[in-house]
Amino acid sequence: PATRLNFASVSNLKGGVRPPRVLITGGLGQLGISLANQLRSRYGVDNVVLSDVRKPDPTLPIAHPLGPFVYADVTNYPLLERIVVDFQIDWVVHYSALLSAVAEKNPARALHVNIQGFQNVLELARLHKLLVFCPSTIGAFGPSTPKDNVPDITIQKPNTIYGITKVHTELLGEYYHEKFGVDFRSVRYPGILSTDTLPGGGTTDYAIDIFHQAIKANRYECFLNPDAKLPMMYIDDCIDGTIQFLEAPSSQLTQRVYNMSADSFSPEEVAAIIKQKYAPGFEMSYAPDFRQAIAETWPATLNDDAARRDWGWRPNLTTDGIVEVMWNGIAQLYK
Ligand code: AKB
Repeated sequence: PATRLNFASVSNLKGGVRPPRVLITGGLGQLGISLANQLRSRYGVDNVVLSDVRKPDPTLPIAHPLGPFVYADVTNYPLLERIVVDFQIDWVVHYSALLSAVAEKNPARALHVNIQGFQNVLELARLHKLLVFCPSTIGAFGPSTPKDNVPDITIQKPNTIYGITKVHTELLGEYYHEKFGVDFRSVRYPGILSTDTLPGGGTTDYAIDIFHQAIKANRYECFLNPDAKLPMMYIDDCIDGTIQFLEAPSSQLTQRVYNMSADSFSPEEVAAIIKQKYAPGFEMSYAPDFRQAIAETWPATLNDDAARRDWGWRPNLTTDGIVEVMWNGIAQLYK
């Protein structure tokens, strides 16, 4: 876990070190607040600036960000540059993006936010010498990618707008690294499961919805097929792994984009665990929609050996453990 790692630092003028100052874009999505909370406890509250284009939702169960919070539209280059300069930012965690399902519904906006937004961040990184972390996704693979034990380097011909924008992220990030020395880092996130923040329009969202509906109504209608097996991970592993990757010395990285996986499951597998261990009367039905067509093009299992080797990635939870923490955490919300 991230807490075992050395404290990350950046050099100052006199050759000493200080904690990095981090900007998180898209900070009110599924991951930003949890990452900000962890980074603030490591680097100091004022060294982590959370940003988004909306205000924090006071009805969310997660603690509101206590610390710097600013408006940042990632498609607005001068505004982003102003934030980087005003806060003397060293690292950008670029979470702002439209996810797979919403991107399919609004391709023009997805291209603008995911492509223009990322290009803005990379240019700022080049000019202001920033470390940039921008997640890629299992969605960066496509129908011609092998399904199982997918390696880091393989065929990547996604047929979704989201996937196409994330291949652009990977390639352009690598280009900026090679040509301009930008410390670009990316991991391909699987579906992330969380109890206190909601996902924002992805294909893997069923794996969170199922717990809310099972606890509230003892039934769930799934928008994917029973056998749509996809890589999944619990949010704590995702945040710990991301921090571990951010803090890894650049010299230790043999590549800039890594697969990162915990386990894989299908809707029928997670439904069976829920029924067997937590809710015997639980009923699952299936009404696959356009998201099934997306899921079909994604891998079932990933090979993340390079992440384990280069920066020590190890998830704590596999499927049974993920289901347990999800069930208990979401049950708490409805008490
Ligand atoms: C999505 O389903 O779009 C995301 C992802 C796997 O990138 N959760």
